[in-house]
Amino acid sequence: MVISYLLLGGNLGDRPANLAAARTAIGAVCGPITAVSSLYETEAWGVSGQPSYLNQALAVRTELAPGDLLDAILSIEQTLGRERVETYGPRTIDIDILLYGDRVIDSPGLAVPHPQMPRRRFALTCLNEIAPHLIHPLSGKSIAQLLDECDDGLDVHKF
Ligand code: PH2
Ligand code: MG
Ligand code: MG
Repeated sequence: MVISYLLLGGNLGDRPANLAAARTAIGAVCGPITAVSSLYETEAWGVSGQPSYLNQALAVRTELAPGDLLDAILSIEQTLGRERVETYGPRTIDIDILLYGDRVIDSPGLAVPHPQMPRRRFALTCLNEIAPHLIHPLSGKSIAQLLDECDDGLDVHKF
């Protein structure tokens, strides 16, 4: 049993409903959700001119091995109508594994901790709400400290 921290995001369609559907599916397939952050409205990172995202972090207590958790998440994204069109492009739902316990994983399809997390305010702000004291296993810094040091200037505010 491991606590994994996931980040939900989406900027197309009924954003709150899409995130709610993702939470329901994750709870059913991956294991019980033990913490959820608020919903945050966040300026799109990566490609400008797209609608802002809703993001939310959650903690899930899972028995799934990392690769099985990833497979489950990808199939939930499919079920919820995710289409992969453009890197960083708009999407109905994106579910990313931020952390999987204190494991460090670097395989072709899966990198954990999420490599971009320390540089993205939208991810750190959500995670900081539910796990500020958690230690990032590569940097040895807490989530609160990473957020404090983050120089991403894109807007993030509670929805
Ligand atoms: N996800 C991306 C690209 N850009 N921007 C925000 N604000 N939130 C996201 O979740 C996000 C993004 C690729 O996964
Ligand atoms: Mg993502
Ligand atoms: Mg993703």
